[in-house]
Amino acid sequence: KGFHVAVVGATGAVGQQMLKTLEERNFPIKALTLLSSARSAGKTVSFRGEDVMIQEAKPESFEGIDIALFSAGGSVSEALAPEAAKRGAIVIDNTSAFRMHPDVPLVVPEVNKEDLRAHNGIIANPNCSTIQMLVALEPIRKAFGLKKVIVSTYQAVSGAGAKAVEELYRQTKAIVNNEPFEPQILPVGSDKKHYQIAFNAIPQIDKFQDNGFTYEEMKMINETKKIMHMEDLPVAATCVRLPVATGHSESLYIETEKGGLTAADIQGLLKDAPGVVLQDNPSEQIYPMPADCVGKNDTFVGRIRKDLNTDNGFHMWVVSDNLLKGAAWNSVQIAETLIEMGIVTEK
Ligand code: 11C
Repeated sequence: KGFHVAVVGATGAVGQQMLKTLEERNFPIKALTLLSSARSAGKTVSFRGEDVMIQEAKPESFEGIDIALFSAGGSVSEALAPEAAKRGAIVIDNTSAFRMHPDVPLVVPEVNKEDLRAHNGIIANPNCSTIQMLVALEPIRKAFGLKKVIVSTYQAVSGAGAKAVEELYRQTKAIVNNEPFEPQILPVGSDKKHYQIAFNAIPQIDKFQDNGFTYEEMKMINETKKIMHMEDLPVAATCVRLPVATGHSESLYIETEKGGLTAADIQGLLKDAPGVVLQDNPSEQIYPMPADCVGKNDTFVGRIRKDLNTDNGFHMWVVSDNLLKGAAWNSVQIAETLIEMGIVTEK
């Protein structure tokens, strides 16, 4: 009983968390197929106490698969997600390959799970920094309306993959020991220049577009509009990489449609909102920090305060584990939601 699940990219930073999350959630799995590029094929990974061999992902690998979780990079998804869908699997893709396709639902279950009903075999998991922002904003949008969003992010290195985290550790040790080092990965492996991340802040995540924004910033802008079904919502983002291993933080400035609200109105909403943990008590120095959020599925919100000049303006601080709610947990949560809604059923 259960589903035949495939995980594509099982050895990556997100793939590892996907397996851990499937175990922790006791996901109904009757068979598990682990797939990867030829490079990782042949390695074994432990799942529910058993070693599972990773196979090279090919179109035929998806015969008989019910649910395929992809997190092996955009080009792998582009090549193989349609092959998996063609063979009857429902794909939940963690890359940006299909997010903006009009016939692909882009889903944060707390916000737009109804969009899942319109799937055509592929469902996209949004970018990590988008997901946690929307978990915090959706209750506010629903109750008070949203007029504007301006976000600055403080993003963890694991968003750029396991190798980037190794680079952070290596550089930190080198600097502490007064040894030489050469940045090789961050801010973007494939871009022209690489900069020190240890003891630094880099205002570039992904490459620049012609409009002066980076792709990461444009993902936050475009994905927010699609998920909230608010094409005209003004959204602006500045995305910055920090020497934090895991846990993205975000400073949000928002304006609500409704005026005359207080910070307590926003706190009252978020206190009981799905997927949100409110940590907001300045007098006790209580606010979210990435170090406290690692390993947790929730989105943590604090520092909620009213703007001093704009009546309907509010500021807040939003933190979440980018590998869990930002990636693995949101993907597995989509799979659980598909089952709950009867969209995927046992064969
Ligand atoms: C980062 N947000 O922190 C990126 C990683 O589109 O799924 C996720 C990239 C994506 O570097």
